[in-house]
Amino acid sequence: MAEPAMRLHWSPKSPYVRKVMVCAHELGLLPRLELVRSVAAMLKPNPVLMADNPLSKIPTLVLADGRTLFDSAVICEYLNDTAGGALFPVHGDARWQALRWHALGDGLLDVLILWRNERERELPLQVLMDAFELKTRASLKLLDDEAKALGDAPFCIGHVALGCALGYLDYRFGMLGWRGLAPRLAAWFEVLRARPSFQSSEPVDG
Ligand SMILES: N[C@@H](CCC(=O)N[C@@H](CS)C(=O)NCC(=O)O)C(=O)O
Repeated sequence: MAEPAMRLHWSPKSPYVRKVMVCAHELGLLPRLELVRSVAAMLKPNPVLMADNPLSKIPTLVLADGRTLFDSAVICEYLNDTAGGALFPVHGDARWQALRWHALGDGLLDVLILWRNERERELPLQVLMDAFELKTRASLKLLDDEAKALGDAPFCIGHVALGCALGYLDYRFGMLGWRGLAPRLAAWFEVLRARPSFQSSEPVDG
């Protein structure tokens, strides 16, 4: 008998949703996901989405028995557990490194989303914009120094989150020219983004 489907509140633009799609692809779970196009905008809570997640955020996963899961970190770990995958190392240094990169990828995304919101306001607050740029540059510097470690480590949730954050830089922050700031990281990213899971989840407008 076929395994029951899971409904994913989804958008082709969201980098957090992309994390879930990359994990599902890597774990062979894409056929189990039923994608529901859901609009999530900070200034316009979506009542349909809120029936499954009071925070009105995507990704949100609805399991076959009606239970709901959020946010992307929880959903990715759930998928990994369901498939018996190795995206979340269980022990030792590999575990803490994976979780640390996961946290940095998510944290960088949080900064970038706030930065984009601010820059689209009629009167952006320059001191906030400067702080977002400083944190982004510092994150890229750290990751550039860790590019070899990233390349040497077995593929894990940290790679997924960082790859989605760098993909989001390409998508919304082309003007930053991040590859020039972090050339070793850029070389590592070229290898990462060639994976079918990343190729098939490139962000698109519309
Ligand atoms: N920590 C959350 C962040 C999710 C998130 O902020 N998603 C955005 C879309 S990219 C969203 O739903 N924004 C709507 C809102 O903030 O109201 C996660 O990792 O899933």
